[in-house]
Amino acid sequence: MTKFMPEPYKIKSVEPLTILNRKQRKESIEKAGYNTFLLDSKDIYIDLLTDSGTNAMSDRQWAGIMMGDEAYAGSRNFYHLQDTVLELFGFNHIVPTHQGRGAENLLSTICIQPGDYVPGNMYFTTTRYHQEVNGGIFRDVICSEAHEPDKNDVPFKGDIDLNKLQALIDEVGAEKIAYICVAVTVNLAGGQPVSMKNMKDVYALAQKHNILVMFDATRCVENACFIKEREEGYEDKSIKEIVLEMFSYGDGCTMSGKKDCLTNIGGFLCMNDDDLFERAKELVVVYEGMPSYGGMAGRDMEAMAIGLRESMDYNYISHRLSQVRFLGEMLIEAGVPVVKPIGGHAVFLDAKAFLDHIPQTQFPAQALAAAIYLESGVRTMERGIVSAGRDSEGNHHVPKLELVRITIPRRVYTYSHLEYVAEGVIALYKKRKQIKPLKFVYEPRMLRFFTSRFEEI
Ligand code: PM9
Repeated sequence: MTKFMPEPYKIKSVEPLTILNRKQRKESIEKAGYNTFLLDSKDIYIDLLTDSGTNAMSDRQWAGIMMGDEAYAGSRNFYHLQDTVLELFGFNHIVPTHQGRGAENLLSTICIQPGDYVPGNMYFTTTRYHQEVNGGIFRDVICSEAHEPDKNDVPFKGDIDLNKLQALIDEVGAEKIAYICVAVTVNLAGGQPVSMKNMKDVYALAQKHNILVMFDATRCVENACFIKEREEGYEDKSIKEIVLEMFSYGDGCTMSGKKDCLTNIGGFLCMNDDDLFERAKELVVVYEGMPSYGGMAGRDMEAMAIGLRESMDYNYISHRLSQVRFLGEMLIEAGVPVVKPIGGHAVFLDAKAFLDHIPQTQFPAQALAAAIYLESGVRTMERGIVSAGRDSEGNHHVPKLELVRITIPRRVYTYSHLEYVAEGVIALYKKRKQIKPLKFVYEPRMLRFFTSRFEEI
Protein backbone atom coordinates (compact mmCIF):
# COMPACT_ATOMS: atom_id res chain seq x y z
CA MET A 1 0.00 0.00 0.00
CA THR A 2 1.18 3.55 -0.72
CA LYS A 3 2.81 5.30 2.26
CA PHE A 4 0.64 8.40 1.97
CA MET A 5 -2.96 7.62 1.02
CA PRO A 6 -4.49 10.27 -1.29
CA GLU A 7 -7.01 12.79 0.01
CA PRO A 8 -10.19 10.99 1.16
CA TYR A 9 -12.42 13.54 -0.60
CA LYS A 10 -13.26 14.82 -4.07
CA ILE A 11 -13.10 18.55 -4.79
CA LYS A 12 -16.56 19.91 -5.63
CA SER A 13 -16.02 23.64 -5.34
CA VAL A 14 -12.76 25.52 -5.81
CA GLU A 15 -11.30 28.85 -4.75
CA PRO A 16 -8.62 30.15 -7.16
CA LEU A 17 -5.16 30.94 -5.82
CA THR A 18 -2.84 33.63 -7.11
CA ILE A 19 0.74 34.44 -6.23
CA LEU A 20 2.31 37.89 -6.10
CA ASN A 21 5.82 38.39 -7.46
CA ARG A 22 8.74 38.83 -5.09
CA LYS A 23 8.74 42.64 -5.29
CA GLN A 24 5.04 42.74 -4.41
CA ARG A 25 5.54 40.27 -1.55
CA LYS A 26 8.33 42.44 -0.15
CA GLU A 27 6.01 45.46 -0.19
CA SER A 28 3.24 43.43 1.48
CA ILE A 29 5.36 42.11 4.33
CA GLU A 30 6.86 45.54 4.99
CA LYS A 31 3.38 47.05 5.01
CA ALA A 32 2.33 44.33 7.49
CA GLY A 33 5.18 45.28 9.85
CA TYR A 34 6.77 41.80 9.43
CA ASN A 35 3.74 40.31 11.17
CA THR A 36 2.06 37.61 9.08
CA PHE A 37 -1.23 38.22 10.97
CA LEU A 38 -1.33 41.65 9.33
CA LEU A 39 -1.00 40.42 5.74
CA ASP A 40 -4.09 40.62 3.54
CA SER A 41 -5.51 37.27 2.54
CA LYS A 42 -5.56 38.33 -1.12
CA ASP A 43 -1.75 38.67 -1.03
CA ILE A 44 -1.19 35.09 0.09
CA TYR A 45 -0.59 32.07 -2.12
CA ILE A 46 -0.89 29.21 0.39
CA ASP A 47 -2.29 30.18 3.78
CA LEU A 48 -0.86 28.04 6.58
CA LEU A 49 -1.26 30.65 9.31
CA THR A 50 -3.68 28.52 11.28
CA ASP A 51 -5.99 25.53 11.25
CA SER A 52 -8.52 27.63 13.17
CA GLY A 53 -11.72 28.36 11.28
CA THR A 54 -9.99 27.62 7.99
CA ASN A 55 -11.59 24.18 7.52
CA ALA A 56 -13.34 23.17 4.30
CA MET A 57 -16.84 22.02 5.14
CA SER A 58 -18.42 18.95 3.57
CA ASP A 59 -21.46 18.88 1.28
CA ARG A 60 -23.45 17.57 4.28
CA GLN A 61 -22.36 20.51 6.43
CA TRP A 62 -23.35 22.97 3.69
CA ALA A 63 -26.71 21.23 3.47
CA GLY A 64 -26.94 21.67 7.25
CA ILE A 65 -26.30 25.40 6.84
CA MET A 66 -29.54 25.56 4.82
CA MET A 67 -31.36 23.91 7.71
CA GLY A 68 -30.53 26.77 10.08
CA ASP A 69 -33.30 27.54 12.56
CA GLU A 70 -32.56 31.17 13.38
CA ALA A 71 -34.95 31.45 16.31
CA TYR A 72 -33.67 33.69 19.09
CA ALA A 73 -34.31 30.95 21.62
CA GLY A 74 -34.67 27.16 21.54
CA SER A 75 -33.32 26.65 18.00
CA ARG A 76 -33.58 23.01 16.90
CA ASN A 77 -29.95 23.22 15.73
CA PHE A 78 -28.91 23.78 19.35
CA TYR A 79 -30.62 20.56 20.39
CA HIS A 80 -28.87 18.71 17.58
CA LEU A 81 -25.52 20.13 18.70
CA GLN A 82 -26.27 19.37 22.35
CA ASP A 83 -27.26 15.76 21.63
CA THR A 84 -24.19 15.24 19.41
CA VAL A 85 -21.69 16.69 21.88
CA LEU A 86 -23.16 14.91 24.88
CA GLU A 87 -23.15 11.61 22.97
CA LEU A 88 -19.60 11.97 21.61
CA PHE A 89 -17.93 13.57 24.64
CA GLY A 90 -20.01 12.05 27.43
CA PHE A 91 -20.35 15.20 29.57
CA ASN A 92 -23.69 16.15 31.19
CA HIS A 93 -24.03 19.77 30.05
CA ILE A 94 -23.04 22.05 27.16
CA VAL A 95 -22.97 25.84 26.94
CA PRO A 96 -22.39 27.09 23.37
CA THR A 97 -20.04 30.04 22.77
CA HIS A 98 -18.96 32.04 19.73
CA GLN A 99 -15.53 30.33 19.73
CA GLY A 100 -13.04 28.70 22.09
CA ARG A 101 -11.99 31.82 23.98
CA GLY A 102 -15.64 32.52 24.82
CA ALA A 103 -15.69 29.18 26.64
CA GLU A 104 -12.35 30.02 28.30
CA ASN A 105 -13.77 33.30 29.51
CA LEU A 106 -16.77 31.57 31.11
CA LEU A 107 -14.71 28.81 32.69
CA SER A 108 -12.04 31.13 34.10
CA THR A 109 -14.64 33.55 35.46
CA ILE A 110 -16.64 30.91 37.31
CA CYS A 111 -13.78 28.73 38.56
CA ILE A 112 -10.83 31.02 39.38
CA GLN A 113 -10.47 33.15 42.53
CA PRO A 114 -7.61 35.71 42.62
CA GLY A 115 -4.43 33.92 43.73
CA ASP A 116 -5.59 30.48 42.54
CA TYR A 117 -3.23 28.31 40.51
CA VAL A 118 -4.09 26.67 37.20
CA PRO A 119 -1.64 23.93 36.25
CA GLY A 120 -1.62 22.93 32.61
CA ASN A 121 0.37 21.01 30.02
CA MET A 122 2.03 24.12 28.55
CA TYR A 123 0.31 27.45 28.18
CA PHE A 124 -1.88 28.56 25.31
CA THR A 125 -2.11 32.28 24.54
CA THR A 126 -5.84 32.97 24.93
CA THR A 127 -6.28 30.31 27.63
CA ARG A 128 -3.59 31.79 29.86
CA TYR A 129 -4.85 35.29 29.20
CA HIS A 130 -8.30 34.43 30.58
CA GLN A 131 -6.78 32.63 33.57
CA GLU A 132 -4.56 35.60 34.41
CA VAL A 133 -7.15 38.30 33.87
CA ASN A 134 -9.27 36.49 36.50
CA GLY A 135 -6.37 36.56 38.97
CA GLY A 136 -5.15 33.02 38.29
CA ILE A 137 -1.51 31.92 38.17
CA PHE A 138 -0.62 29.50 35.39
CA ARG A 139 1.89 26.73 36.17
CA ASP A 140 3.39 24.60 33.42
CA VAL A 141 3.39 20.92 34.50
CA ILE A 142 4.06 19.32 31.12
CA CYS A 143 6.82 16.68 30.94
CA SER A 144 10.26 18.22 30.41
CA GLU A 145 10.76 16.49 27.04
CA ALA A 146 8.03 18.72 25.59
CA HIS A 147 10.45 21.64 25.77
CA GLU A 148 13.13 19.81 23.75
CA PRO A 149 12.40 20.15 20.03
CA ASP A 150 14.84 17.42 18.99
CA LYS A 151 13.63 14.75 21.41
CA ASN A 152 12.12 12.31 18.94
CA ASP A 153 11.57 9.12 20.92
CA VAL A 154 8.71 10.31 23.14
CA PRO A 155 5.36 9.31 21.60
CA PHE A 156 3.28 11.38 24.05
CA LYS A 157 5.21 14.59 24.59
CA GLY A 158 2.00 16.30 25.75
CA ASP A 159 1.84 14.21 28.94
CA ILE A 160 1.62 15.94 32.30
CA ASP A 161 4.53 15.22 34.66
CA LEU A 162 2.74 13.80 37.70
CA ASN A 163 5.67 14.71 39.96
CA LYS A 164 5.43 18.37 38.93
CA LEU A 165 1.68 18.30 39.54
CA GLN A 166 2.08 16.63 42.94
CA ALA A 167 4.81 19.14 43.85
CA LEU A 168 2.46 22.04 43.07
CA ILE A 169 -0.31 20.49 45.17
CA ASP A 170 2.17 20.06 48.06
CA GLU A 171 3.46 23.63 47.64
CA VAL A 172 0.21 25.60 47.44
CA GLY A 173 -2.45 23.17 48.71
CA ALA A 174 -5.21 21.53 46.66
CA GLU A 175 -7.76 24.18 47.70
CA LYS A 176 -5.68 26.84 45.86
CA ILE A 177 -5.87 24.96 42.57
CA ALA A 178 -8.85 26.13 40.54
CA TYR A 179 -8.66 23.22 38.10
CA ILE A 180 -6.13 21.30 36.05
CA CYS A 181 -6.19 22.18 32.36
CA VAL A 182 -5.33 19.21 30.11
CA ALA A 183 -4.90 20.24 26.48
CA VAL A 184 -5.33 17.48 23.88
CA THR A 185 -3.20 17.87 21.77
CA VAL A 186 -0.71 20.49 23.04
CA ASN A 187 -0.59 23.27 20.48
CA LEU A 188 2.54 25.15 21.51
CA ALA A 189 4.53 21.98 22.18
CA GLY A 190 4.16 21.19 18.47
CA GLY A 191 0.74 19.54 18.38
CA GLN A 192 1.95 16.76 20.67
CA PRO A 193 -0.55 14.24 22.08
CA VAL A 194 -1.36 13.11 25.62
CA SER A 195 -1.59 9.37 26.32
CA MET A 196 -4.71 7.75 27.71
CA LYS A 197 -2.64 6.40 30.60
CA ASN A 198 -1.54 9.91 31.54
CA MET A 199 -5.12 11.25 31.44
CA LYS A 200 -6.21 8.40 33.67
CA ASP A 201 -3.35 9.00 36.15
CA VAL A 202 -3.91 12.77 36.25
CA TYR A 203 -7.61 12.26 36.94
CA ALA A 204 -6.90 9.76 39.72
CA LEU A 205 -4.51 12.23 41.38
CA ALA A 206 -6.97 15.10 40.92
CA GLN A 207 -9.85 13.11 42.41
CA LYS A 208 -7.73 12.16 45.41
CA HIS A 209 -7.34 15.88 46.12
CA ASN A 210 -10.81 16.94 45.00
CA ILE A 211 -9.47 19.08 42.11
CA LEU A 212 -11.39 19.54 38.86
CA VAL A 213 -9.88 18.39 35.56
CA MET A 214 -10.98 20.49 32.59
CA PHE A 215 -9.84 19.50 29.11
CA ASP A 216 -8.96 21.88 26.34
CA ALA A 217 -10.64 19.64 23.79
CA THR A 218 -9.77 21.80 20.78
CA ARG A 219 -7.82 19.08 18.92
CA CYS A 220 -9.15 16.02 20.77
CA VAL A 221 -9.82 14.03 17.59
CA GLU A 222 -6.18 14.39 16.52
CA ASN A 223 -5.15 13.27 20.00
CA ALA A 224 -7.42 10.23 19.75
CA CYS A 225 -5.86 9.26 16.42
CA PHE A 226 -2.36 9.37 17.94
CA ILE A 227 -3.61 7.13 20.78
CA LYS A 228 -5.00 4.66 18.25
CA GLU A 229 -1.73 4.62 16.33
CA ARG A 230 0.73 4.70 19.25
CA GLU A 231 -0.75 3.40 22.51
CA GLU A 232 -0.97 -0.28 23.23
CA GLY A 233 -4.48 -1.65 23.55
CA TYR A 234 -6.14 1.04 21.41
CA GLU A 235 -5.27 -0.12 17.88
CA ASP A 236 -8.67 -1.81 17.38
CA LYS A 237 -10.77 0.90 19.04
CA SER A 238 -12.69 3.48 17.00
CA ILE A 239 -11.87 7.20 17.27
CA LYS A 240 -15.31 7.68 18.81
CA GLU A 241 -14.63 5.13 21.54
CA ILE A 242 -11.24 6.66 22.28
CA VAL A 243 -12.60 10.23 22.54
CA LEU A 244 -15.34 9.05 24.90
CA GLU A 245 -12.83 7.27 27.12
CA MET A 246 -10.49 10.32 27.12
CA PHE A 247 -13.23 12.57 28.44
CA SER A 248 -14.29 10.06 31.09
CA TYR A 249 -11.08 11.18 32.85
CA GLY A 250 -12.26 14.75 33.37
CA ASP A 251 -15.05 17.00 34.64
CA GLY A 252 -15.59 19.12 31.55
CA CYS A 253 -13.92 20.87 28.65
CA THR A 254 -13.57 24.02 26.63
CA MET A 255 -13.74 23.60 22.87
CA SER A 256 -12.83 25.72 19.89
CA GLY A 257 -15.12 24.27 17.24
CA LYS A 258 -13.03 26.03 14.62
CA LYS A 259 -10.57 23.14 14.72
CA ASP A 260 -11.77 19.58 15.25
CA CYS A 261 -15.47 20.37 14.69
CA LEU A 262 -14.58 21.13 11.06
CA THR A 263 -16.33 24.50 10.98
CA ASN A 264 -15.36 28.12 10.47
CA ILE A 265 -16.74 29.47 13.75
CA GLY A 266 -18.11 28.24 17.07
CA GLY A 267 -17.17 26.72 20.38
CA PHE A 268 -18.58 25.42 23.63
CA LEU A 269 -18.01 24.68 27.29
CA CYS A 270 -18.99 21.34 28.81
CA MET A 271 -19.20 20.19 32.39
CA ASN A 272 -20.70 17.47 34.56
CA ASP A 273 -21.38 19.58 37.63
CA ASP A 274 -24.91 21.03 37.86
CA ASP A 275 -23.92 24.12 39.89
CA LEU A 276 -21.11 25.06 37.52
CA PHE A 277 -23.57 24.67 34.67
CA GLU A 278 -26.04 27.05 36.31
CA ARG A 279 -23.29 29.65 36.79
CA ALA A 280 -22.04 29.26 33.23
CA LYS A 281 -25.59 29.73 31.92
CA GLU A 282 -25.95 32.92 33.96
CA LEU A 283 -22.75 34.31 32.45
CA VAL A 284 -23.25 33.19 28.88
CA VAL A 285 -26.17 35.58 28.48
CA VAL A 286 -23.86 38.45 29.47
CA TYR A 287 -21.01 37.70 27.07
CA GLU A 288 -22.33 35.48 24.29
CA GLY A 289 -26.11 35.23 24.00
CA MET A 290 -28.95 32.92 25.05
CA PRO A 291 -27.81 29.52 26.39
CA SER A 292 -29.38 28.03 23.27
CA TYR A 293 -27.06 29.84 20.82
CA GLY A 294 -24.12 31.33 22.73
CA GLY A 295 -23.07 33.73 19.98
CA MET A 296 -23.59 31.34 17.08
CA ALA A 297 -26.18 31.38 14.33
CA GLY A 298 -28.44 28.33 14.21
CA ARG A 299 -26.87 27.28 10.90
CA ASP A 300 -23.40 27.34 12.43
CA MET A 301 -24.50 25.09 15.28
CA GLU A 302 -25.91 22.68 12.69
CA ALA A 303 -22.64 22.64 10.72
CA MET A 304 -20.73 22.07 13.95
CA ALA A 305 -22.89 19.12 15.00
CA ILE A 306 -22.43 17.49 11.60
CA GLY A 307 -18.71 18.34 11.47
CA LEU A 308 -17.93 16.90 14.89
CA ARG A 309 -19.51 13.59 13.91
CA GLU A 310 -17.63 13.57 10.57
CA SER A 311 -14.34 14.18 12.34
CA MET A 312 -14.64 10.81 14.12
CA ASP A 313 -14.08 9.01 10.80
CA TYR A 314 -10.68 7.31 10.93
CA ASN A 315 -10.12 7.72 7.16
CA TYR A 316 -10.45 11.47 7.53
CA ILE A 317 -8.31 11.92 10.62
CA SER A 318 -5.54 9.49 9.70
CA HIS A 319 -5.18 11.25 6.33
CA ARG A 320 -4.95 14.58 8.13
CA LEU A 321 -2.11 13.37 10.32
CA SER A 322 -0.42 11.86 7.22
CA GLN A 323 -0.50 15.20 5.40
CA VAL A 324 1.26 16.87 8.30
CA ARG A 325 3.81 14.03 8.52
CA PHE A 326 4.39 14.22 4.73
CA LEU A 327 5.46 17.86 5.00
CA GLY A 328 7.50 17.19 8.15
CA GLU A 329 9.39 14.28 6.62
CA MET A 330 10.34 16.28 3.52
CA LEU A 331 11.82 18.98 5.74
CA ILE A 332 13.62 16.51 8.01
CA GLU A 333 15.14 14.78 4.97
CA ALA A 334 16.57 18.11 3.82
CA GLY A 335 18.09 18.75 7.25
CA VAL A 336 15.71 21.55 8.22
CA PRO A 337 15.35 21.67 12.06
CA VAL A 338 11.78 20.88 13.10
CA VAL A 339 10.06 19.78 16.31
CA LYS A 340 10.04 16.00 16.50
CA PRO A 341 8.05 13.82 16.43
CA ILE A 342 5.80 15.59 13.91
CA GLY A 343 2.58 16.65 15.67
CA GLY A 344 -1.09 16.73 14.78
CA HIS A 345 -2.02 20.00 13.15
CA ALA A 346 1.23 21.56 12.02
CA VAL A 347 4.92 21.22 11.38
CA PHE A 348 6.87 23.46 13.73
CA LEU A 349 10.22 24.84 12.58
CA ASP A 350 12.82 25.24 15.31
CA ALA A 351 13.65 28.88 14.65
CA LYS A 352 16.46 28.97 17.24
CA ALA A 353 18.33 26.29 15.29
CA PHE A 354 17.26 27.58 11.86
CA LEU A 355 18.46 31.13 12.63
CA ASP A 356 21.21 30.52 15.15
CA HIS A 357 22.69 33.94 14.31
CA ILE A 358 19.62 35.74 15.78
CA PRO A 359 19.22 35.94 19.59
CA GLN A 360 15.76 35.12 20.94
CA THR A 361 15.16 38.72 22.05
CA GLN A 362 15.48 39.77 18.40
CA PHE A 363 12.60 37.49 17.43
CA PRO A 364 14.01 34.76 15.18
CA ALA A 365 10.65 33.00 14.71
CA GLN A 366 8.94 36.27 13.76
CA ALA A 367 11.72 36.99 11.26
CA LEU A 368 11.54 33.47 9.85
CA ALA A 369 7.77 33.57 9.32
CA ALA A 370 8.18 36.87 7.45
CA ALA A 371 11.03 35.43 5.36
CA ILE A 372 8.98 32.36 4.38
CA TYR A 373 6.27 34.65 3.06
CA LEU A 374 8.81 36.69 1.11
CA GLU A 375 10.39 33.54 -0.32
CA SER A 376 7.27 31.66 -1.36
CA GLY A 377 4.04 33.57 -0.67
CA VAL A 378 3.23 31.03 2.07
CA ARG A 379 1.82 32.40 5.32
CA THR A 380 2.93 30.78 8.59
CA MET A 381 2.91 31.96 12.21
CA GLU A 382 5.39 32.84 14.98
CA ARG A 383 5.01 30.69 18.10
CA GLY A 384 7.86 31.85 20.31
CA ILE A 385 8.80 34.80 22.46
CA VAL A 386 6.38 37.21 20.76
CA SER A 387 3.42 34.85 21.35
CA ALA A 388 4.54 34.27 24.96
CA GLY A 389 4.08 37.98 25.86
CA ARG A 390 5.28 39.67 29.03
CA ASP A 391 4.91 38.86 32.75
CA SER A 392 3.34 41.18 35.35
CA GLU A 393 6.72 42.97 35.78
CA GLY A 394 6.86 43.73 32.08
CA ASN A 395 9.63 41.28 31.23
CA HIS A 396 9.36 38.99 28.21
CA HIS A 397 8.21 35.47 29.03
CA VAL A 398 11.10 33.58 27.40
CA PRO A 399 9.85 30.17 26.21
CA LYS A 400 12.34 27.40 25.57
CA LEU A 401 10.65 26.76 22.25
CA GLU A 402 11.05 29.44 19.58
CA LEU A 403 8.99 28.09 16.71
CA VAL A 404 7.37 28.88 13.40
CA ARG A 405 4.16 26.96 12.89
CA ILE A 406 3.30 25.72 9.40
CA THR A 407 -0.31 24.85 10.07
CA ILE A 408 -2.41 22.63 7.84
CA PRO A 409 -6.09 23.57 7.50
CA ARG A 410 -8.43 20.56 7.41
CA ARG A 411 -9.47 19.23 3.95
CA VAL A 412 -8.20 22.36 2.15
CA TYR A 413 -4.81 21.66 0.55
CA THR A 414 -3.35 18.65 -1.23
CA TYR A 415 0.01 16.91 -1.05
CA SER A 416 1.25 18.96 -4.03
CA HIS A 417 0.63 22.22 -2.18
CA LEU A 418 2.69 20.84 0.68
CA GLU A 419 5.50 19.88 -1.69
CA TYR A 420 5.66 23.48 -2.83
CA VAL A 421 5.74 24.68 0.79
CA ALA A 422 8.60 22.32 1.63
CA GLU A 423 10.62 23.44 -1.40
CA GLY A 424 10.29 27.08 -0.33
CA VAL A 425 11.40 26.40 3.26
CA ILE A 426 14.33 24.26 2.08
CA ALA A 427 15.46 26.97 -0.37
CA LEU A 428 15.31 29.51 2.44
CA TYR A 429 17.26 27.25 4.80
CA LYS A 430 20.13 27.24 2.32
CA LYS A 431 20.38 31.05 2.51
CA ARG A 432 19.28 31.45 6.13
CA LYS A 433 22.18 33.73 7.14
CA GLN A 434 20.64 36.49 4.98
CA ILE A 435 17.61 36.71 7.29
CA LYS A 436 17.82 39.75 9.56
CA PRO A 437 16.72 40.18 13.22
CA LEU A 438 13.72 42.35 14.09
CA LYS A 439 12.74 44.94 16.67
CA PHE A 440 9.31 46.12 17.83
CA VAL A 441 7.93 49.34 16.41
CA TYR A 442 4.49 48.76 17.96
CA GLU A 443 3.66 46.41 20.81
CA PRO A 444 0.12 46.08 22.20
CA ARG A 445 -0.26 45.19 25.88
CA MET A 446 -2.34 42.03 25.45
CA LEU A 447 -1.96 39.08 23.07
CA ARG A 448 0.70 41.10 21.30
CA PHE A 449 1.40 38.59 18.54
CA PHE A 450 -1.87 39.39 16.78
CA THR A 451 -1.20 43.05 16.01
CA SER A 452 2.39 44.00 16.86
CA ARG A 453 4.62 45.56 14.20
CA PHE A 454 8.35 45.17 13.59
CA GLU A 455 11.16 46.40 11.40
CA GLU A 456 14.49 44.88 10.47
CA ILE A 457 17.53 45.74 12.58
N1 PM9 B 1 -5.95 28.51 18.46
C1 PM9 B 1 -4.49 28.74 16.62
O1 PM9 B 1 -4.21 29.28 15.57
C2 PM9 B 1 -6.29 30.47 16.97
C3 PM9 B 1 -5.98 31.61 17.86
S1 PM9 B 1 -4.29 31.96 18.13
C4 PM9 B 1 -3.78 32.39 16.58
O2 PM9 B 1 -3.85 27.75 17.08
C5 PM9 B 1 -6.25 26.05 21.87
C6 PM9 B 1 -5.38 24.89 22.12
C7 PM9 B 1 -6.18 26.75 20.69
C8 PM9 B 1 -7.02 27.88 20.48
C9 PM9 B 1 -6.92 28.68 19.32
C10 PM9 B 1 -7.94 28.23 21.51
C11 PM9 B 1 -8.85 29.41 21.36
C12 PM9 B 1 -7.96 27.51 22.65
N2 PM9 B 1 -7.13 26.43 22.82
O3 PM9 B 1 -9.51 30.72 18.60
O4 PM9 B 1 -11.01 31.31 20.45
O5 PM9 B 1 -5.32 26.35 19.76
O6 PM9 B 1 -11.67 29.52 18.91
O7 PM9 B 1 -9.85 29.11 20.46
C13 PM9 B 1 -5.62 29.22 17.39
P1 PM9 B 1 -10.54 30.25 19.55
